[in-house]
Amino acid sequence: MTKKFYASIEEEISELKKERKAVILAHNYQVGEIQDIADFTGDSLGLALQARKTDAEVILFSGVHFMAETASILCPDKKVIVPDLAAGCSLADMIRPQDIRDWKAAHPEGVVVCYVNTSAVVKAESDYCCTSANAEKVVASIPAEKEILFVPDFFLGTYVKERTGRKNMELWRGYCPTHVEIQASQINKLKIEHPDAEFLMHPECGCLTKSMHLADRILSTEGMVHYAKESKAREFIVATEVGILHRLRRDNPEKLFIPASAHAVCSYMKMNTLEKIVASLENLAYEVRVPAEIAERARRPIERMVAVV
Ligand code: CIZ
Repeated sequence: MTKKFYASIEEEISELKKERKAVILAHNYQVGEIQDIADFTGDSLGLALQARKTDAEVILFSGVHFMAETASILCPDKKVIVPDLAAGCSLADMIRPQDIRDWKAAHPEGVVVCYVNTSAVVKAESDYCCTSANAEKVVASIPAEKEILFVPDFFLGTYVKERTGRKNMELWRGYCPTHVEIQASQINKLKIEHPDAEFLMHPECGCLTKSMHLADRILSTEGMVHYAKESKAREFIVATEVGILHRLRRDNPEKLFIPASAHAVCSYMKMNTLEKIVASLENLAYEVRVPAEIAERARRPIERMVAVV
């Protein structure tokens, strides 16, 4: 068999994509060169919506494992593949299905809201799912008398609790190790160095309560993308995983984006590479398929999530 030669790896991916009738979905935290070859780049909510409406036969999900699971649950007739099966999520690993069953046993009338950063088995035990883009709206839609357990991100839960004024909401104490890297002291320093910059903060940040009074906006990554385009400001301090800077800079070449911490790098998100995407399309691997019984139960909270945009 003769091996075809391509002028670039990007061209090879483009050819393979056509052969495989594949679409490439990339999360906002992926490295820049992956964002540049993707058909769609976005947050979990936007990518789940893209997955649902694609007519491609194969969805290559360049993100982390729980995102591919969500796509597989929403599109059971499609083949969902990931470039590296080891690309997981430390935050998602901080809650287990048994934790939710235990809470429900103690609170039979209560409901569980899980952040999208959870495994399918945890979603299957939950009543509602949300992303950082719609967490406040999802919680606000739940009848006031219902007790809520919000899992697994403590900081996003704290923010939602404050925004909704909800008292009967218990928070799981999970956190994203990457967002915990972002320190209030760094933000204070950057605010002094760039007095005209707007400060955009992600609600997963560990310094949320210490720094939220300085934030011009507390937003999901997709919220940051929209806000930065609309804002008249020329400079922005951005507190989230650094992958988002590529998209912000690409969309707004005349504006300056400063990371709140250059160390806010998710090593799982950075496991995916262009070379692994080539191998993934060639071999149609690694497939992510959620067992039917789990998918069936996880679909309801996920459908509730995509209904609140
Ligand atoms: O919703 C997502 O994809 C995550 C994990 C963060 C964000 O704000 O995009």
